[in-house]
Amino acid sequence: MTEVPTVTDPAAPDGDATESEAAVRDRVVRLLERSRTRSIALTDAVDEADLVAQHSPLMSPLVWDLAHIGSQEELWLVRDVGGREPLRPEIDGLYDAFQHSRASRVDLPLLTPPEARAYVAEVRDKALDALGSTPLRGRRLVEHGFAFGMIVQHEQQHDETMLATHQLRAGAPVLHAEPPPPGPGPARLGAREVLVPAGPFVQGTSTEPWALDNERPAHTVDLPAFVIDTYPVTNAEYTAFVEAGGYDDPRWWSARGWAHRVEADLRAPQFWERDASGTWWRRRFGVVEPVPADEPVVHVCFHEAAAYAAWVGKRLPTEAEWEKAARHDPATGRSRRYPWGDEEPGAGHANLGQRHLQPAPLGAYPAGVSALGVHQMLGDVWEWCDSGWEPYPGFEMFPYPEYSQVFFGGDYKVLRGGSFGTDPSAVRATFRNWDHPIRRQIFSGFRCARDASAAEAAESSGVPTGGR
Ligand code: AVJ
Ligand code: FE
Repeated sequence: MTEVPTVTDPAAPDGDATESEAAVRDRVVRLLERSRTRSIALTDAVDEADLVAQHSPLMSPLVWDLAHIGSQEELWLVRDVGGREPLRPEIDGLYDAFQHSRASRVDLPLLTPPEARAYVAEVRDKALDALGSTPLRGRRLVEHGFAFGMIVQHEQQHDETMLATHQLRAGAPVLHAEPPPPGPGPARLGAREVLVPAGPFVQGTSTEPWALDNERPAHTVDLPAFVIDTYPVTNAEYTAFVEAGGYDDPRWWSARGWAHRVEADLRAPQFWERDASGTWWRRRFGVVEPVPADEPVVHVCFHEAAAYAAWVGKRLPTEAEWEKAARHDPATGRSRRYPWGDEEPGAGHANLGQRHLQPAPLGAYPAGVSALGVHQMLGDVWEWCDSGWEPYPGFEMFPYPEYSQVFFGGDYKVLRGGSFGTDPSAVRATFRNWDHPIRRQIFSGFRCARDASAAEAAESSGVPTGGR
């Protein structure tokens, strides 16, 4: 058996443990409202026929996501926390993700769009009642408002899933947003890589109040020196791989990756197309536009990311490397909640929250840089890591096995950092996501890493190498 680590979590935000119940309730109300505004906007943007349609066998009809959001909220906040009777026990099974595959949900006798809207509103009323009348102590489920935070995150996760469904649907644009802030331009970005010195850091958390079970507990991981990209891989960089015939050369691909590349006939990132003149175009929420050179590449699967990394003589970071680069502060030895510190994400820190409908150019968030000098770790694109989906040593399932536990050891790779479509409440430097290595309808990109050379490792440990 693995030994349960005993490290204390230096990332503990002092304020959170002492936040008053009233302050927790206020925050919960604000975040529940924010997620619901988003769910409503994503479903009001299209007509009823569109809400019940299957836009891709990989996705649920939007109206399923909406009612499923209500169903989870009812199960946890109304029935469990609130101790109230079920509103509509007969529909539980329809919205149980384990009973019906995404592809089959379109054929179920689902609530109609007006019924689903009425249902989620009724559940929300009762959930707010429960919030007002339940002491947020005495039971782990409600300490620091955990169950409410879990449900906020769940709704935001499904909102991101609905956003991915929007990206898959055909037709004219229905979602609109400001473009992201500009970057400084490729010439002014500085170094493409950062050396991370060897040594221990604290991975995961035991204190972040709304961290999910898979992020726990905090534990020390000792890594050799490594080098990681300062920024995610861009469209321009990825295009060079495509143009160089990277998709035709099995040398860059794992055996499984190559088999998938052939079987699925992959030729470029999803939603890309090349015209007769050789220009690459992409379709983004119904807008067809030239592929922007300086944005992180998005809509690539794990196998594509790993093939690109091999082509440039690198590899993908492990999950631990990613987290060390994002959180570790070498000056204090402490792991931060977010790359920039413990402060909640603001608009200047990262491209999160669907404020923009695309990743931002490299260098657009200088205020979000990590202590080790790594940019855009949170927001823009989910980043594929070369790690399987496994529990941390000392993992304890809470509060239900179907969130994380049943997926451990499956055919999944870890994704980190969130995307432009991830709400700030649903991501932090410890947050762990996972998906099948062939998936790319999610907002997935990557950055590369490599082992430090002997000279680099020596330099970072302060051992003289003889040269100057
Ligand atoms: C953590 C994103 C893999 O969407 O499948 C939503 C989140 N779990 N409802 C998913 C989730 C239950 C989950 N991921
Ligand atoms: Fe769900």
